[in-house]
Amino acid sequence: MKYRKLSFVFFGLIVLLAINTFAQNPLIRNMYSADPSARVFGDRVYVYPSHDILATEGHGRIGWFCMEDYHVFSSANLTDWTDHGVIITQNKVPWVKPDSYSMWAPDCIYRSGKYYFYFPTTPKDSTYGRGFTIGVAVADKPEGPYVAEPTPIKNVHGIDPNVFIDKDGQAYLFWAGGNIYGAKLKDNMLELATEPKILGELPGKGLKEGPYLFERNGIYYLTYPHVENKIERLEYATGDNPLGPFKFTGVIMDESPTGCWTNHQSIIRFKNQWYLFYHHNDYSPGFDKARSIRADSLFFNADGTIRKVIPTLRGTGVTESSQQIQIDRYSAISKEGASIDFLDTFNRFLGWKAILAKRDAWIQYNAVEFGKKATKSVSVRAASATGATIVIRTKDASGPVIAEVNIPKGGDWRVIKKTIAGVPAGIKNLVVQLKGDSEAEVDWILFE
Ligand code: FUB
Repeated sequence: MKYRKLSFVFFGLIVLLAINTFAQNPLIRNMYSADPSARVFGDRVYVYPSHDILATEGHGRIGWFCMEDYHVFSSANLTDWTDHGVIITQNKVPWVKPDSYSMWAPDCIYRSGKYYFYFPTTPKDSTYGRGFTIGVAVADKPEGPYVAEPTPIKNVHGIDPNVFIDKDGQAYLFWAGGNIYGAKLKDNMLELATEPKILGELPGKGLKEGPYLFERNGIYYLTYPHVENKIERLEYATGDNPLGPFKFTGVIMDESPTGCWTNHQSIIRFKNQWYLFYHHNDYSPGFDKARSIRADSLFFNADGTIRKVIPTLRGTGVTESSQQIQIDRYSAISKEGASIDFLDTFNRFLGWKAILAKRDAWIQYNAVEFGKKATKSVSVRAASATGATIVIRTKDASGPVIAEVNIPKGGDWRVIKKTIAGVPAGIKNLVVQLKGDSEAEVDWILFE
């Protein structure tokens, strides 16, 4: 009871701290986040990720995964994300080893008026087994407050819980521990109803983890990261039953081009579009245990197979023209002379900038919504050591010019505001292009 009261007070405080983040990849811009479990609850998407932090002496294992709590984020449009704050912390769950820093990939599901949050971690008492086990916390709302069950689920040893409720109401728990396991859950969602089964028809060699099962048109898709070569790629197998047998069917996303060893997926349908949520080490290129969650659209072929998803920086959703448009999260970029870099390598959460270093180099950002209100000006946050001119176009790199902006010399960042003739309402692609040979750096643009 005391624990319940405390969690209410704590929850109240963190709701006050809720902040907005943005739609492009990565989705969360002020902390690390990994292993996104996305769910549609009502008319919003909720994402339950792991929360990577950097271990320090005495707090976690330096050079390894380090996670002490979970946040939940939600969005009604996949563009504006709200951080609802911490929902579970390692030192507030009675059975969890309070300094294990092992709050790995979670999942959450709705059943009969309650939200069940499943999380893997290390128990403090060896009677629950050695290594990881999986616990549950229950709430009346997707964002909490969550109250943790006093003990973990019996007979489950492993990580990466995933819960699926079939059309007949039967719930299943999947998890990883060398192999991928599955079992039916009792109606109370807190206990296994059957013995764990190894889903053994998946590729035999190489680590498999992070199961995530969904159903579409009578096909059960078991998706999972698998080390087919050196690092994880996202694969899927299909079957006629939630517990298989499954047949390996294909690759959803190739290995990270920059070598992030893990990936971890969830797949949802929201407003008639399918999305893949996954992660990459965007803010931590040199250390792949500090990751960031992303989302991109996912499409099926007519035969039900999944088209491979190519990871993008632009991500999903529509950006309003009056918001800061982070063009460094580009949809397309010229073959030469355009690149991106961190604004400040000592504080990467400040984000990125676009660098245009060659005549006509360009960067394109798709899906910007211009409202019915007349657009009177453009503001650009930019810098140029020698002074430079950029051209802003709609459509593509040879599309109509809507503004030409001179960036004064000096090299310091400044916001330059320029009156423009107006942009017709509607969703448009924007291109920022260098005119002349002097290099320019652009942080963001916005329209008023
Ligand atoms: O985040 C820690 C572990 O890395 C997850 O549990 C795995 O799925 C992998 O992403």
